Amino acid sequence: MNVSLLGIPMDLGAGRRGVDMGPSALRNAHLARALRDLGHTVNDLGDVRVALPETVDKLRDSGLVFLDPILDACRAAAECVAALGTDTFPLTIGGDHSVSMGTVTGNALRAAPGGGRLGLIWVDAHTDYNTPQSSPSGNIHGMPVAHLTGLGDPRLTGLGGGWHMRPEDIVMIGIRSVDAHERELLREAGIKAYTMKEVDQLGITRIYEETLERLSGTAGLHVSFDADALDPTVCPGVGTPVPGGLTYREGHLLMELLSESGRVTSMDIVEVNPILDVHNQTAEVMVGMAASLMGQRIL
Ligand code: B3U
Ligand code: MN
Ligand code: MN
Repeated sequence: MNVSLLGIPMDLGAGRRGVDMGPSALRNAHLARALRDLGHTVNDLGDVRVALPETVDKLRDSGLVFLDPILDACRAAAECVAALGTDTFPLTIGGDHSVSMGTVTGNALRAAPGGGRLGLIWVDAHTDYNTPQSSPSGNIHGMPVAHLTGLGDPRLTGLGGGWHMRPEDIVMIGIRSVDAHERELLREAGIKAYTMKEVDQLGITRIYEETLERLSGTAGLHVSFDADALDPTVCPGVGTPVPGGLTYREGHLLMELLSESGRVTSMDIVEVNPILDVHNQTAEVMVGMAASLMGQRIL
């Protein structure tokens, strides 16, 4: 397979600095080599240009923190991914999770003019379904899924030029931190979220089977993998660690099963924070997750 690697070195949507160095940490952990070893051709497109927080006005517009530079970066990421066509697998590396407003939009537009029907598998400790009104933090990385479904600030919901995710085409896995108003919004939208309770009760295999069944009407699947979905003992280098996360094996099993499905057409790796990490462990674990999704097997 041909893989297109694109970095979005942005921490403007996060509450803490450092995830802008995620693409560098992942490249240093030999992401491209791991995929080439599996027989893939890897084309590293470099990084999208992202404004430095020191050079922009935090609240220039509307009271939403760093809205303008986040919009610019998401637009650039979406345009770059949309232009790739369908004979390559975009692997987009952040960056805080607000980059996925751009990458998911780009992948939908890549699939079909005006936007195809993309299935979204959101692997995360958080549901990222806040709007500017519901968010307790004001951080845009807690809001990407809401905006992808058309809920929230019109400048962010407008990224797809009228295209939006259908809530029924989204499945979240690994959830264990949801804000009060965010919970109501999720319920109203009818988004399927597997919490850690369901991971414990049902196991990853059953969750995978239900997810594939649920998303069977979509043209392809995008996996958006937030490193904080995994337990902080596995991935300590994240800005908002939440105890009780996916184990190393649960993460790999999910990626291995998704790989076998043959339905995944793109992936994000986000929220890797080298400042908070231990010897680049989080980046190395996430490179392993990408390798499992791209076909690496034990035997
Ligand atoms: N729900 C909280 C916390 C959070 C969301 N995503 C991350 N943290 N990484 C918020 O700020 O919206
Ligand atoms: Mn997230
Ligand atoms: Mn998260």
